[in-house]
Amino acid sequence: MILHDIETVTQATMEKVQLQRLKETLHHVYLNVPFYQKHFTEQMITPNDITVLQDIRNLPFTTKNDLREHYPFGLFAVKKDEIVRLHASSGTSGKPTVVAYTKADIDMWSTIVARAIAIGGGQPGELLHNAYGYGLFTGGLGLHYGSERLGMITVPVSGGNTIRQVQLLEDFNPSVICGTPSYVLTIAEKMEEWGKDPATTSLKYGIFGAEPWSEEMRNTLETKLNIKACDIYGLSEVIGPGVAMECHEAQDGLHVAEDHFLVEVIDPKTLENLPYGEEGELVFTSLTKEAMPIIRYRTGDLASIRKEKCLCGRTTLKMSRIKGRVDDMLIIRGVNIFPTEIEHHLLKIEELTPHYQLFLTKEQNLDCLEVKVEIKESLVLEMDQLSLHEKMNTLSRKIERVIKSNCYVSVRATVVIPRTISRSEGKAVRIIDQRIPTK
Ligand code: DLL
Repeated sequence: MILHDIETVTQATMEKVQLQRLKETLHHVYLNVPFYQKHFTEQMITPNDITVLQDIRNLPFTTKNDLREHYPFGLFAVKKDEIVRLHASSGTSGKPTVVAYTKADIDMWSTIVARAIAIGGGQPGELLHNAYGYGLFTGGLGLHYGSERLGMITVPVSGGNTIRQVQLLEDFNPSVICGTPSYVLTIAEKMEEWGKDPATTSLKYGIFGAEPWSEEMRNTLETKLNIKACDIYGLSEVIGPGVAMECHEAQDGLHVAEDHFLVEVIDPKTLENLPYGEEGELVFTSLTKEAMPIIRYRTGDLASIRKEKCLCGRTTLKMSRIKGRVDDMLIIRGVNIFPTEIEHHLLKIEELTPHYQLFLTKEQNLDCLEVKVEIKESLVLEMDQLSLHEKMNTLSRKIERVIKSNCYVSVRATVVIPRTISRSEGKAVRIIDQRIPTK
């Protein structure tokens, strides 16, 4: 269901809308945020110098560090009495990054997320089970407001309390479930553990994101739950969930909400803009935010963008699945590898589950990677101790071979019994860094 005509306009029409909104945003931040005024002045540029969209490339980037340095309220572009909501993302180190919303921002975000849910298969009048965490994280409230705006009956379950999740899925008959892919998998597995078949629920669609996941993970979730699973992307600094959403018709790339966010892809090393189809770091500029617009924000997320007419009828730019964050790239003896690449190969091995963790250690001053992954429960039940032990050993060696021949990285693999790897109720923790910090 296409909620708004803007999703199907020509590139020329979209660019006209974007340019107008970009100019307004630049004037707004130049006037109201000392950081941007100083930033632009240093580059000897004013908002009036932006006459075509490509001129945005002359503007400086904004980084997570800029947000941290202005913690908590230093980048707000409106007076405090106009702000109605704050969210924050925890980050792995240091201060959280705080983001603010006016009433109009919340309204705009709700519309964007309503569009996203519709893109993913949601319909007014049906039920949406929201298992994203409610709180400072934008997932819970973001999906919640969007679902209500679309006219869906919204069940604000939040993350955790898996017994209750299962009970509500069975009793309320939702058609859509939202959550991180890793947590929704945990819910499905709990059902299996309790002798229920997750494929028999009323669910038809899953809207999964907030963490990197692979095509193989999609297959696992779709088969287990008998649903269509689509990818939703977003980040709090830009707005939260809804920046881009994959359609259930094509399931092939995420439609960027281009009328609200201008997307660029840059080479993270040279900072040069990359053409369509080339993978690099995503950079977003908000076009319609009031409380805290952000200009050329370096997301740290790696993906590519492309322009094509989609099966669903939308004409908006499409983004590839996120490969990972620049800072999640592991460098093992000079070879770069992302956790999602490892997941891709692990899940091709039939006997393994998507529950895995990567341990980084240091041996004789060299970085080493250990992959721990759980074997399927069914194998444990059908094998005696000795054969199981042998099977786990054989599988471990197989993983090492597969990763070496496909990713050119030597890893140590350990296949472990089910429920050894800790489960998360939100974003899964995939990398455990056990290297002793160098002074
Ligand atoms: O994760 C917003 C969100 C909520 C998106 C619910 C989707 C669904 P943050 O907590 O600020 O916001 O984290 C943003 O999460 O920069 C990516 O690295 C990662 N991320 C978000 N969506 C995806 C996705 C929310 N679909 C950071 N695939 C981003 C891969 C994702 N990574």
